Amino acid sequence: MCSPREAGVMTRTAAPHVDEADLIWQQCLFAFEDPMVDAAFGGLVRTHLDETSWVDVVPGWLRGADLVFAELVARLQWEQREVTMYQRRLPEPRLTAWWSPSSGGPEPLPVLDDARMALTRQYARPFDSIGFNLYRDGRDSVAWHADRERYEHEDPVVAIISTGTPRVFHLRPKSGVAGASRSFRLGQGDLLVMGGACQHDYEHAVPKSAVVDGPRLSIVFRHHLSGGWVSDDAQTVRYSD
Ligand SMILES: O=C(O)CCC(=O)C(=O)O
Repeated sequence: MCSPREAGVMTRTAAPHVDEADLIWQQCLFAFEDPMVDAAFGGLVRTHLDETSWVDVVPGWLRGADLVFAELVARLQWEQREVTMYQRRLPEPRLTAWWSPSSGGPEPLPVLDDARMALTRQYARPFDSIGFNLYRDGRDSVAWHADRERYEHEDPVVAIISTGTPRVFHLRPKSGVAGASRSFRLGQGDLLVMGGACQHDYEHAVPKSAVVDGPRLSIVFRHHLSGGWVSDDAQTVRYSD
């Protein structure tokens, strides 16, 4: 997982529609409740990674996460991006989709607007974009990276809701930063928020897993990206596998 890394330039190509039947998803039927976020952020636990970086976790922040998962898998236009690594073009090991106010319509689900508004109030940041990542099984992953390039002049807050099969989310300090590494097992509507200097001083990853047997869909809220999104051709992502 932590092998030597090489910078890669990411490009985006059309992807086939994701057929829900392709996903091995063992739904918890009792979890098909009306989607709703907890605007009171009850149960929030803040972990200070060091004096300037922190992570908040709110277990089960999104109720009805299984329904949200199923709706998003079916409704979104999933794209298969490619990354150039070691002089080879390879499919990114996950599917992605994107929404911002300039996409020409409302969020794919009303509860995502509720989530965006609740996060904006709680963290005093104008969350104006949503990225969706579909990890089809344990072979899909995202390698160590941070979003620092787009935020040279501020400490961004990045909020991630996890739906579907729980996966481990790792955080580690960048080289030269005296901070703590942390791992969180996230799924079923859990919210994780990275703030302070986290994107400057830390990297995060969702590694491949031999024991995960179902899909996970993460919903990533960012701010100050609407209309200013850096095209994927210019996006540098570092991969460790
Ligand atoms: O899926 C996740 O939890 C992390 C996603 C992420 O870090 C990214 O897309 O930049």
